[in-house]
Amino acid sequence: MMAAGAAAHSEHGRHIALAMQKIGKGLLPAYRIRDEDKLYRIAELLDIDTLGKEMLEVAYDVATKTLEDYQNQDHHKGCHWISATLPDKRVDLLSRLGALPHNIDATVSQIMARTHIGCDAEPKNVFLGGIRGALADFNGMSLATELSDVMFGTPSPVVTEANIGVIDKDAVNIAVNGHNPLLSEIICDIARDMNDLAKEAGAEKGINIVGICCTGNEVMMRHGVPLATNYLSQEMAILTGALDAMVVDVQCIMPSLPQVGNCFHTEVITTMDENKMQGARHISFHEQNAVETAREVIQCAINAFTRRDPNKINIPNVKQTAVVGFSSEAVITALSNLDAVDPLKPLVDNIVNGNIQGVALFAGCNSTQTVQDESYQIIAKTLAANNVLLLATGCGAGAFAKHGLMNQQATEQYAGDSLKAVLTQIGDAAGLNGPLPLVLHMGSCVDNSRAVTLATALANRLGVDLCDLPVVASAPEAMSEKAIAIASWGVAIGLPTHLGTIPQVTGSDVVTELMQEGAKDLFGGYFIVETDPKIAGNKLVEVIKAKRQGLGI
Ligand code: BF8
Repeated sequence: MMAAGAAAHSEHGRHIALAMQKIGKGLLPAYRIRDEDKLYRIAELLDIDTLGKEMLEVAYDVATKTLEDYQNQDHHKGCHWISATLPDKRVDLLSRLGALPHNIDATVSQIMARTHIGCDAEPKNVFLGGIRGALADFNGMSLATELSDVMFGTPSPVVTEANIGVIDKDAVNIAVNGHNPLLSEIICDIARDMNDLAKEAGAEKGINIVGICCTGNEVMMRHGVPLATNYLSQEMAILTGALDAMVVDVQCIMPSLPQVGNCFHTEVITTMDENKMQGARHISFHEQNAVETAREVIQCAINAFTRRDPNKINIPNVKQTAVVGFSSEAVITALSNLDAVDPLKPLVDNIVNGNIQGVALFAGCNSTQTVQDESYQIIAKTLAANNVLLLATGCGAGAFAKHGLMNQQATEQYAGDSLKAVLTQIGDAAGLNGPLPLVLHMGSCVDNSRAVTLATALANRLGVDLCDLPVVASAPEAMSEKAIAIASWGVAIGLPTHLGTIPQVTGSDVVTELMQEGAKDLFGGYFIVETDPKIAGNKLVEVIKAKRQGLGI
């Protein structure tokens, strides 16, 4: 599962890096470099000489050096992105444990080889091999996130809405579902040009793009596109009878969608040649034909709109305001309103003085083993009441957005007094006329690296390792291989990591013990498996208190 997760995130990252290489060569006119400053910051991070180079040349060099993480054959050299993004202390520890991947593809391949029948059968060795894979996942997601920001813009706070009520009966509704922003970004651009065509077809309000899963999170963070739903209820968007097309790219797409679409007028459109579904329309996407593909997809949706059955329309009137777009840069910018010279200081000071007790990152999926979205809310409310700062990504972020925990009212209602005071101080200084939202939306699953960027900055600032910080992670509804990989690198970088679903390891006492206790000795991070969200929330509060004691604060 760790290898599959690493492969999924890293394929996504490779796709982005290859596209950026082509942008650097001027071969993809539909795309451009939108965050030049970030490009140069990354170049510096990766030790790339930019002197006298044109911007596109720098983009080419950044993409090329990034792709070395898929090619390096020297076992003594770790992947560039891990070394550049984790604290030195952590990189040293992982290196000593032999857990640092040198090459994403080779690491995934090795896991497949060593789990073949008759190979690696020493539990700790298998576990460490998996951890290497999980760290390859971290490497792949870090590069995917950072290069995406360069190509599509680094998110900053934007006000939007979430939940199924964002589907509008008076518009041509197109849902973008999946993970990779390469096509959805262009669909957002082209939809503006084709709005009048939708109106001519009878849609009073033109085209309404809505998001599902992590492609939804990507366009929500960058363009304020409303989020219709997260993983487990993706079919429900079609059941409204008003979704004209669902265009999907990769990962976490239910293969039942075309069958559900067939009960309505909805076009389900696959776009990636390696991800097709029985019964779906396939429109092959390549970056070179991005604009044509986007036009074709949108035209399909407009045509489908004219075939709608008004008697089948039933859109639940549920939606919530969500303030999203908290990249690590956006958090630093918000903090810089309090201290322009040393933006991290207000955060560090408030953690040290206890106004903020700690930080919790919610990540991961929905699972059919739990009531959808429920555990997220219960745990988050417990932590917020105990003055823990909350961050979220992926379907966790979707859950909070849908249920109204990503707005200012939620902060007023659920945050403990000292947390509320800090969030209000930062929000007011950032011109929000009130607090920051209760949960900060950091992006899609692949954007979990944003939270690590922030945690690394904190650790470096305090001169400690990540495992010393009062920072925890929680995946209350972990389901996919990617979620397993994320939770595993969470542990490997030192975070106590809660799982609300039971991972498939309980057949082995040795591995179960290794994950919960053995990992603590190796990494400082460990798994906390707890299916009851009330107990889980309290356990995480206790862990945070213990970490504070360890730091003497
Ligand atoms: O990448 S949280 S169900 S949609 S795997 Fe999938 Fe899990 Fe959702 Fe996004 Ni992440």
